[in-house]
Amino acid sequence: MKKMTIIITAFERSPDGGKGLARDTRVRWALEEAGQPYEVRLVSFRAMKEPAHLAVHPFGQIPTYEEGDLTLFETGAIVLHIAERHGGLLPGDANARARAITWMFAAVNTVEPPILELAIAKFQEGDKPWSKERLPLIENRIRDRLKPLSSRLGDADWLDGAFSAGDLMMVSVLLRSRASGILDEIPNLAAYVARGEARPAYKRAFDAQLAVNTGKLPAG
Ligand SMILES: N[C@@H](CCC(=O)N[C@@H](CS)C(=O)NCC(=O)O)C(=O)O
Repeated sequence: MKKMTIIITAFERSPDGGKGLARDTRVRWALEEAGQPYEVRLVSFRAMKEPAHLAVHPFGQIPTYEEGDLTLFETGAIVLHIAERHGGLLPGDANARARAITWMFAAVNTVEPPILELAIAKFQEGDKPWSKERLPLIENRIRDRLKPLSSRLGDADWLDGAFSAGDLMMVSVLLRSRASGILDEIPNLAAYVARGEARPAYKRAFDAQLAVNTGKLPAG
């Protein structure tokens, strides 16, 4: 069977300037862990809201994933798809696999929301009169998620045995809390994230998105 080319979308110019926080990085990382080559279609903020992109992503966002007839959006679903079809991201044992998927959902559904809320409060609502009072409340909501996560991780390297797509998603989400200083308040979580960043596959993913944002190499 002919192998389909995988095409993902990413920001033409990421607002973070290449710090790896745009969500295409987690998809690139999963593809690198799985040893799958991919191409990147860069989209501008304007193009993201136009019909051609909305046909691929109903909310007009990045990243998306195309492989032959299949089109996906939502990084949780994309990473799960990659993990289910290729080795290296999900354990073989059915129960361990279900637990790894549980951590993926925990990352996007339980840990990411307050982290995202803080970014919105700072960068989109920072000029509102109530913004200053609200920030510490959201910061505490992040701590309310990170502390139990830290307790569960303990001194283990990864959340449930070997590195999995659950860790990939969790590290990706936690990276977005580093700028607030909250991640570094919790040493075992900071070390967990650093372990993720030290993986060769993460480095390749990071470098690829950085190259796009610094204009040093062609995408893909
Ligand atoms: N829950 C979605 C979030 C996607 C998302 O927020 N993408 C951001 C980039 S990291 C985006 O496209 N923002 C531009 C916009 O929403 O207009 C996922 O995990 O894929």
